[in-house]
Amino acid sequence: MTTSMLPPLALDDADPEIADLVAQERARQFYCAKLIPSENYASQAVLEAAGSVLANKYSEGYPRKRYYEGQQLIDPIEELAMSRAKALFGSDHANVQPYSGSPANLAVYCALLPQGAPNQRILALGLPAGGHLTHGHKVSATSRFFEFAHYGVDPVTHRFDFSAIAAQARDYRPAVLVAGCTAYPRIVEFDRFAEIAAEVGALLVADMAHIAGLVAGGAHPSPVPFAAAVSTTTHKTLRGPRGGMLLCKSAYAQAIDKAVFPGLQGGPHNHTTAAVAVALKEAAQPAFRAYAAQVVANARALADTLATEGLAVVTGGTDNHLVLFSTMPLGATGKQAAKAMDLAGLEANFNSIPFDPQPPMNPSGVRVGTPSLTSRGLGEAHMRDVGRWIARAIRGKDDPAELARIRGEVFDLMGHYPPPGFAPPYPARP
Ligand code: DSN
Repeated sequence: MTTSMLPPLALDDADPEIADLVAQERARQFYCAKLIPSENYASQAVLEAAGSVLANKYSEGYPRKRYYEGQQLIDPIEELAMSRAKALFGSDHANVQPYSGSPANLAVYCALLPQGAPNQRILALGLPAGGHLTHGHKVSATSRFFEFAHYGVDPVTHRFDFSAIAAQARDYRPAVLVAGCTAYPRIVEFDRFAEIAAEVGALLVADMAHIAGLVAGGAHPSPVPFAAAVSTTTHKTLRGPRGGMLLCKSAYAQAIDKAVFPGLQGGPHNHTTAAVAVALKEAAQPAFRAYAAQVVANARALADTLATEGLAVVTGGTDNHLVLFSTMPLGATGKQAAKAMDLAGLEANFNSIPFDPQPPMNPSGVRVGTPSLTSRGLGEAHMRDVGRWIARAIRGKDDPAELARIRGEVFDLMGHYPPPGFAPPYPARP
């Protein structure tokens, strides 16, 4: 062995500091109740593919048209991912190379609104109403390159008001209408968005990042028949690795591919592509349909309990995987509530609610979701416990002993439901 060769050390021996932090995070993910709706637990198979030697390979280009040699095994991997994506979602074309959801969204806009096109206007859901930064928020690069206007939700129902959106679209005349959200607890009626887009001559883009797993599992209507292009991440309800994906109609396939590479990205992350392929295979199994249905049933049980506990649930409930609620009725801002919940082993994020009088860094609400706990096998009765724990944690935000008691109860339950991807030996309780 020459001195330049690295000895084949496991992480524990090669870098004990990082190994220790990873081990601690593994224990944290095992014992805490992960309620962030955009997170999940990927399976052992997905994690293996994501941690494989495929990470060592460069593959700029697309299958059979690469700028590097040695693609004999990478091409079939990417082709498998593409064909599984097309089959699962029923799309004409799939691009599995976006590094994640944000670059995927920028790629869609670049593809559908080429430089020099006279109309560069996009109409999307505003961030305060549950949109995403890449839907043209002023701090997002998307707003540097395109002109955005934003629709909101109805001030009373906090749901989409399609006549208001249609009126805004008639007035604004966007070239692209975006339907997609990160904090909207109801069905997104892609058919209604498509009608509005058709009426004003816009292309419909759907961002289904949050709900891709529900769509795959038949628990939410699919945007694919209605949208010119659909963007998604692969790690939320879809339960794959951290990554992104674009689906589109054949007419836009070439533009989408060019926008991703060479437009915005270099070499695809082949280890992620393989892990996406594995996740797509898993999502095509009958068990995944049951999972998607249970995610929604669990979210409904959680929403009901939170409302019973006196929290103000936005829209009064949920049709999907998430619940957005104001914590103010229990005397806490969303940030105070989320911090207290975290100390109690209940991991969520503070979030603005529609028409929030509070500032974004200390809003009125908290957003929770059920994808991760459902992946661990928890059902509706457990969600009622979780809802009660959340309310207790918020009420007890200034009582460290109460937060420690709740944490003990949460850890007890989680200890009985190992997450996917966590092979024994299980971590010791932190
Ligand atoms: N950051 C994600 C979320 O938490 O909703 C969206 O990309």
